[in-house]
Parts: sequence; structure tokens; C-alpha cells
Amino acid sequence: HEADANRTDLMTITRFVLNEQSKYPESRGDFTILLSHILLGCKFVCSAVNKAGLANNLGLAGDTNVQGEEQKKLDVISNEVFVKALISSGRTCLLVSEEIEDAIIVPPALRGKYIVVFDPLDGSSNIDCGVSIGTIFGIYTVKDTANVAVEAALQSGSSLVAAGYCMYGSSCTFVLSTGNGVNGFTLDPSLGEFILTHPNIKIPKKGKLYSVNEGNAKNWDEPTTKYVENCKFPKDGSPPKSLRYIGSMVADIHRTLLYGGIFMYPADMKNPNGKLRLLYEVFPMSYLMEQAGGQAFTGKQRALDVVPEKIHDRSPVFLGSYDEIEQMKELYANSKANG
Ligand code: P6P
Repeated sequence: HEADANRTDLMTITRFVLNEQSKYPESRGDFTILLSHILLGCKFVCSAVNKAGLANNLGLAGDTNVQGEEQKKLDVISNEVFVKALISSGRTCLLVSEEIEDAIIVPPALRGKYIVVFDPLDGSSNIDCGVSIGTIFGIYTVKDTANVAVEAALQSGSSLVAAGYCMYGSSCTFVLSTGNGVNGFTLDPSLGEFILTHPNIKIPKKGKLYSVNEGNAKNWDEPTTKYVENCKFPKDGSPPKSLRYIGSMVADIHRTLLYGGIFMYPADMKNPNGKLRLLYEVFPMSYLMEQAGGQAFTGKQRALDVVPEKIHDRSPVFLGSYDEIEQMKELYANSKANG
């Protein structure tokens, strides 16, 4: 009857987070309410992404739809849904979205203590070929909700109170950390609930996979070049690592988190700060990796220690298994020592 008991004892994400929050007597359920609005956005995007392919086939998502209206791109629609859900939660005071140039300052009547930084639909260029894409978010708090300005979002990753992503792939998987480890939940579409499927995710200490866009190799610096060289031609006689690169960050990170290895978007001569955005790509994924026992490094410092100067700043990033990042840190230290 054990299996039956499990089947009827549904550990939904809401119940899971309420259990977690009960450890903090002062919590008044604000975080749970905020999370429920983030989850609403994810359920909408999951449904829209799954239909996108079909809509294309039926010509419904071309330039104009049957009403002749300008068909909005999925990342624009997703952004609007998240912005409206977050503001209507009454728990946010400042929003930073990859899709919007300026930060959104929430009207005072609807303000709460949380700042949410997010990429509503990262990797959306992959929709038409059916590759998994995702939403990435980070959550900070403010002390004073009366005087809120964009500067409040320029906090280092070490000030995050929570971060996570939702991957829209063969299933809809939501991965979250609120500072006590990492847990994964899978959407049961028949219930509209995210159910705990990956409790207490820990990234393997070392991995057999490396994940980088080798097309940028001619622009890499020496430490990155040496690390990748060693993946292919190990000096210690161990078997070469396998290259896995999907080009959709959430998918590449989810595989790295579960299987181990390293994900890299290094700086190169063309992009001295790499390509990925600090606030809503590098910080949330670095936070998750550390919470799962891994590391995240920029080539100069611990990724979460960077302090953003602007809300759309970029940063190089190397993240994943603890031992792999140690190797990368050593290569950068030696390269600096050699001048
Ligand atoms: P490249 C997608 O456009 C994205 O922002 C991330 O999801 C992904 O990791 C990266 O860019 C891929 O970039 O230069 O390798 O195509």
C-alpha cells in the first residue's frame, strides 16, 4: 500500500514551500503568494509554448492571426503575462525583465517587499525547432518599499533569497531553491499542479560532460582554451569528456545540474563580458549550482559576488560540478600568475 499512500499523498510545490516557510515563524505567507503567481505565469507559458508548434502548422501564428491582428512573439506575450501576474500578486515592488529596457517600479498601492528579476522565455529562438526553452528568475527583498528605485535591483547574487527556472520541454519542470537546497517539480497538466519529483538535487562532484559553444573557440582566452583542450585530450590518460551543447541555457543547465559536468559561456575577444546577462541568467543559475553543491565562477571571482552596475549587465560564467570549477579557477590563477 506504500505506492497507494504516495499516490494519494500529493506533495505539491505549494505544500512543499509552506512546509519550508513554517520554519520561519515570522513568515506571513508572502513568499508563497509570490511563488503562486510565478507558477501561474509558468503554467501559461507551458501551455502557449506547447501550442506554438501547432499554431504555426495551422498558420495561426504567422505574421497576423485570423482576426488579422499583429501576432505577438511568444517571448513578448510571456513577458506580459509574468509582469501582470507579478504586479497583481501585491508582493513585488520592482521588476527587471530581459524583455524590457527599464526596470518596472510597481505602483505604491500594489507594492510588496520582493524584487523579481527574470528572463520570461530564454532561448526563444529555439521554439520553431522544438528545442526546450525556459523561464529564469531570481528574487531579492527590499527593506523600504516606500522609496523604490532601480538601484534596489543592483544587488549582488549573494543577496538572492530564492531563484529558479521552469523548463518547457517534453515535460514542464520547475526547479527552485529558497536557500535550503534545490528541489524539482513536474507539472501534472491534469491537475494544473507542480508535484515534487526531484527532491534535494545535488550536482555530482565531477562530470564527464562539458557544455560550450565551440564555434567561439578562435576568440577564447588561454585558460578556456586549455580547459577545453584537456576535455578532448586528457593529460592524465582518462577518457575524453563528451560535448553536450543545446544552445538553450535552461536545457543546458538542467542537464548539467542532474548529470554533472561544466557549462561555460566564457568572455572572448569579441565579447569581453561574455553573452549571458548577470541579473536574470548568471545569478539565478549560479545560486542554484551552489545550493546543489556545485560552484559558479566568472574567470575573475565567485559569480554571486559580482555587484551589477546596470540591470542588463553581462558576465562570463563557468558553472557546474565542484571539481570541474576548481580546475577552471586553477587555470585562471596560473594564467594570472604567468602575467
Ligand atoms: P550561443 C539563447 O539565445 C541564449 O541566451 C541562452 O539560452 C544560451 O545559453 C545562449 O544564448 C546560446 O548562445 O552564442 O551559443 O548561440
